[in-house]
Amino acid sequence: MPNKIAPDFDALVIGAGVTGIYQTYLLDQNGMSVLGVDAAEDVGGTWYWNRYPGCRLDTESYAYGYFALKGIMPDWTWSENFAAQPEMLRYVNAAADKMDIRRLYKFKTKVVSALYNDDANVWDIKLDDGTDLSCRYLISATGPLSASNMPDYKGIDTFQGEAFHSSRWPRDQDGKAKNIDFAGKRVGVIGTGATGVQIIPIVAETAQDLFVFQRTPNWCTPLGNSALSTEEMDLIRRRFPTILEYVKTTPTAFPYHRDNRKASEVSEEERTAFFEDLYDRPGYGIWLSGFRDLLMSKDSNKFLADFVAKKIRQRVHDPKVAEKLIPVDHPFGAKRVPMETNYYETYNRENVHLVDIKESPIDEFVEGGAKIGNEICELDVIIFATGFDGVTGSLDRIDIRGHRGQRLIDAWAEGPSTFLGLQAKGFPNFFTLVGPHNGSAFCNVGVCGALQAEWVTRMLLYMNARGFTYAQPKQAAEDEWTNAVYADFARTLMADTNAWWIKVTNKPDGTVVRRTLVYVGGGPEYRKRCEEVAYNGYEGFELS
Ligand code: NA7
Repeated sequence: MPNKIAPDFDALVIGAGVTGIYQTYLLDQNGMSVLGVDAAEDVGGTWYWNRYPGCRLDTESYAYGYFALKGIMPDWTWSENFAAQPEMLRYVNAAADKMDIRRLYKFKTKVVSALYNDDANVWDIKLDDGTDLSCRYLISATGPLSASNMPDYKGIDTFQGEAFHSSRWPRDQDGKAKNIDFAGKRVGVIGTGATGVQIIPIVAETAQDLFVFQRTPNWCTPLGNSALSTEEMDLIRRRFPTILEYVKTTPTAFPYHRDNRKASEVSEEERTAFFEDLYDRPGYGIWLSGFRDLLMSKDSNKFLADFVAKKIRQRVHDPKVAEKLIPVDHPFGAKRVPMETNYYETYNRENVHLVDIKESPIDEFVEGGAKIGNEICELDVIIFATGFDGVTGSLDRIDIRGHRGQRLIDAWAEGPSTFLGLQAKGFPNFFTLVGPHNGSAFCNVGVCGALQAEWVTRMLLYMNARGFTYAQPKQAAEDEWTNAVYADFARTLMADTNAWWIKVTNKPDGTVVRRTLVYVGGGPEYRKRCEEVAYNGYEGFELS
């Protein structure tokens, strides 16, 4: 495809989160003209939007901070093993200062549409401030969890109290999260995923009454957070390069490898001792460093699920409440395991009430609260911790059209089809970082997103050096990749579970299609494939 006109920018990057600002920085450093766009007032992405009480990393801070690993932030001092949101936002801001990135961004601006111009081989972009511009390469770094899922409950507009989604926490004039005083208030939290599990124990401390509206319980395990001493931080800082090398070897880029044994290969005593040890350790270990067949074998999984269920029964005093908090619909770890701090003990408080909305659904909201059957649950505040339209949700909200006007939302109607999760045939020069079917969305984003931005930068430099201005996958490469992604996922226990990483399509003929949005083949395998493709002259891509 010849280059007919010079675009306004070589590249447009959508998103100023951890991955987006690094991508913008890399392109700028390598002499490309680049514009970044973000709906927020400043950098931060997920750390900008999620300001609810209790919001924090459940990745070890030092293993998330790729900036430190790449030498951009070598002096940063983390105060806790699992940093809270304000510290995370300060961190991303400090990194943005270091990269001097804000001069390249348009904030408080959304991309409304991106239309590939077949004749000119550019993307025509429309922004919501009325600006029209063009770019050669369109790169999305919109984050896997940025499009809020706000349920369409009947009557929510008639509710007289405050109601908001967890990722849109009310803010003061200075932009900081509003410190809502819950004392004397009746608060409802809808949703018990990773977000709800972080919010609930904090709000319970001061609310007059807290009603937890639970549709499905999750398997939650202790976070085990603690402060980091100066000595510990000094040691971590000295080990940054080793930590990066280590996390690159693990499937999810978190600092955990699976145990080599199958659960059935050890005695019951040994198994229990192993689980006890994992349960007491901070972080994701119990999920990611358990027996190697945890997510492949129902029998193996049941050992751990039974162990965690027993812990829940020990920690929650009322046996009926405890049973309601134990998942029955999905194996342990088949959905994201929320990391908790005093979550289960919170249900022992007199002011906390668990409402099973699968058993007794909320019919509608009325002026004074939630109507369930003939009862009104009186509320002053409702927090929707109802999650996100995962991975592709943020792209679906932009009118993206490729060759001959084909809409991305139509092309991916029953699930994404991509090569390496980075490009889709029919959408030339469009790259999706931390997007569907690549080794970032189901990975420690702070590490995997950055590695991917580096890979894309190298590909664009390769193209520039050879005078190529057009890249899209070949059909065969895309089919092979997509089929492998679906097949890998189908082999796991995650395949039958509803979570934000599965797209469910109800077809007009009554059939239901369930497709994974994420790649579960593991980071090392993903990067190996990407390196092979690059080494072989970007084999699988049509370049011209
Ligand atoms: P999640 O993990 O998707 O959890 C959303 C929760 O909200 C979950 O309990 C849902 O129940 C519930 N939900 C969703 N829609 C409704 C409606 N309409 N009514 C009642 N309850 C509802 O999102 P989170 O924000 O907690 O976590 C997202 C990620 O952020 C997490 O994986 C981390 O990586 C960081 P359901 O299970 O669907 O029955």
